[in-house]
Amino acid sequence: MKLFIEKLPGTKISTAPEDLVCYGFDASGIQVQPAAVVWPDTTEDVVKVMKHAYKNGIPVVPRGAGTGMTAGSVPVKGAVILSFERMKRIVEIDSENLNVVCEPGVINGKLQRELEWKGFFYPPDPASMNFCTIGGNVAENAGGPRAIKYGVTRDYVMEIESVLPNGDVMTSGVKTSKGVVGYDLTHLLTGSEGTLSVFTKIRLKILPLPAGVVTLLAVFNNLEASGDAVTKIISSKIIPRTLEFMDREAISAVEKFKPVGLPRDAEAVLLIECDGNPLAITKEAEKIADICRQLGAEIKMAEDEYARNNLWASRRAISPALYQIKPDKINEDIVVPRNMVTKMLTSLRKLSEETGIRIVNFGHAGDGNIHVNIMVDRQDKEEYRKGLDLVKKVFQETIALGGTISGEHGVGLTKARYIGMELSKKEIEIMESIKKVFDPGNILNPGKIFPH
Ligand code: 2HG
Ligand code: ZN
Repeated sequence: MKLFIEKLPGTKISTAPEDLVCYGFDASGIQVQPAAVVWPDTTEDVVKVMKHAYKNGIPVVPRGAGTGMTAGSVPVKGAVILSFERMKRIVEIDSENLNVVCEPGVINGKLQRELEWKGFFYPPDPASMNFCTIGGNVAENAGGPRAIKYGVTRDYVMEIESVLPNGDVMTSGVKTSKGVVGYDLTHLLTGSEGTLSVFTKIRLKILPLPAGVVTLLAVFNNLEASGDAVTKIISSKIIPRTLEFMDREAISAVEKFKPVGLPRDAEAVLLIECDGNPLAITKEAEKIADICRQLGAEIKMAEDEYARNNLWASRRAISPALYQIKPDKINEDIVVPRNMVTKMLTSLRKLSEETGIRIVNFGHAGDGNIHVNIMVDRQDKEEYRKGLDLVKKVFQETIALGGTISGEHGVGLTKARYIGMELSKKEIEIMESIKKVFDPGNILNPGKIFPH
């Protein structure tokens, strides 16, 4: 590690025990201490680190804010963490071509606010948007509530400057709104979980800020009815900008943690938002409200910006709020076809009843994306083992319904052992050969995605 200190003077590198602790875990709760933490300021700093690491076979793990759920930024032993807190500049907002260039350490929520202030809109809004970074979002191909209408991070990435494991700098993608020359490396890097290259600059597509937003809360006394409402809303040919689900346990946990007046006695709520032309969205919201009422729901409307923000702050706080139930949660982010949401929710309820393990469900129901949180105490070996067995059953049911085992959190470490349940041998083989082309020495975020 000495060499790093010589080549990167000042405070850009640390081997202090407190830093090794703080940079050794993410939101998965898994912890492995790195050998050092480096805070690059420029692409050249990243080049220096990678060249040195490549020559000496040192593993390097890029890290945004550590909000990932699958241990994607948790290092292997002996690894150097490349933390992007200092590379947080918004380099350019191109209002003529509708795109923005930023460094990987820019906080998603900060970018959102800067853009909104100028009348622009960057839709991907992970629940952790007020902490998570754009670099991490691109590495994980993050989603969020608005993905139902606007898609995920990959749909906005136009161009990436990255440093390859050997220290070469590559810029892939286009500055134009289209481009089909050669294989789409930019979108391969998006979602590659820090295993192929280190991002140093990212160009993202932006949109005009929608003129209006309406926010509804549909309160259900029946779980199945809330799932049916999701299918009915989508098949009524309205695509709201969010269609979020919370079950009774999620409502109760978040109300204890951050009370905003959600109905604690409800079986489920849907948090629905429409955006666009004010006249059009009023009509859409009325139609959605009618669908929900026909299924027995009571409708509440957010009266103003303050009420809307409160509802979203509460929604974004569900994940941390769940730790009041149990000290640990095994959280999954399965996706099923939208018309299978009710079926999946009832299967999850059955699995919970059969095993006696509490499962809390919430998430982006409009995408069929359910955050299945299996609540356990890792210290209780028997309960933890039961929880892990449950994960497998949840995945089996998901795949049987035509779904996928991860919609937005990625594979990282926690899902690596399960990818064979969804991907064929051939697919895994091709993916592993791609990894070898980019990273023949396996120094970039080793141990992630593939089940070794
Ligand atoms: C969310 O949508 C995040 O709140 C976290 O993706 C989900 O904790 C979770 O399961
Ligand atoms: Zn989510």
